[in-house]
Amino acid sequence: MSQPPLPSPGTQAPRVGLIMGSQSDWETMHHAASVLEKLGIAHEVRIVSAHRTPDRLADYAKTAQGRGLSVIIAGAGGAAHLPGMCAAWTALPVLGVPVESHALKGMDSLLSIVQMPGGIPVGTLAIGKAGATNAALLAASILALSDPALGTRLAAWRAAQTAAVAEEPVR
Ligand code: RP5
Repeated sequence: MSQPPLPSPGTQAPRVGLIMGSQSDWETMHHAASVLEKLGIAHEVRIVSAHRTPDRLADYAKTAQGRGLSVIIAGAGGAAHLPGMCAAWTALPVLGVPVESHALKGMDSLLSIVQMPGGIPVGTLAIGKAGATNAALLAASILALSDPALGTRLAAWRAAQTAAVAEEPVR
């Protein structure tokens, strides 16, 4: 099956903001960027730390919607307050990715992100690579609600994934 064409790179304003608390999070979060690229979703990538650069976070989140972003993916590890604090500053959907920490294998990140008190939601994904991948796919699903061409690309991506699953394991 031929793949639907991607929009020309560089011609679109970013629709997804991909932020992370540290350079060290890129090892995980590049999986989200990779999926966004494959689906032709314009995005921007920034290091924004809730505790090291709190003013950068407030500015980023407060201006996100006005700058044309529709979804924010926020990855952080440890006491991972970045997604929750980001959601506090914007009404855009915020998808949180718990980065696997060395000390607690990402359980600290997961619980910090998922246990938001009622009132300010963060959509929390799985720890690590799977979460980063799925955050991008979930962002794509959200955007596809008002973008039929993206919906077609997402359906093709899923069909290719299905077609790649062998009926029998290699033994
Ligand atoms: C968090 O602390 C970051 O999201 C990162 O996952 C973790 C460790 O950061 P570094 O010490 O590697 O910069 O803020």
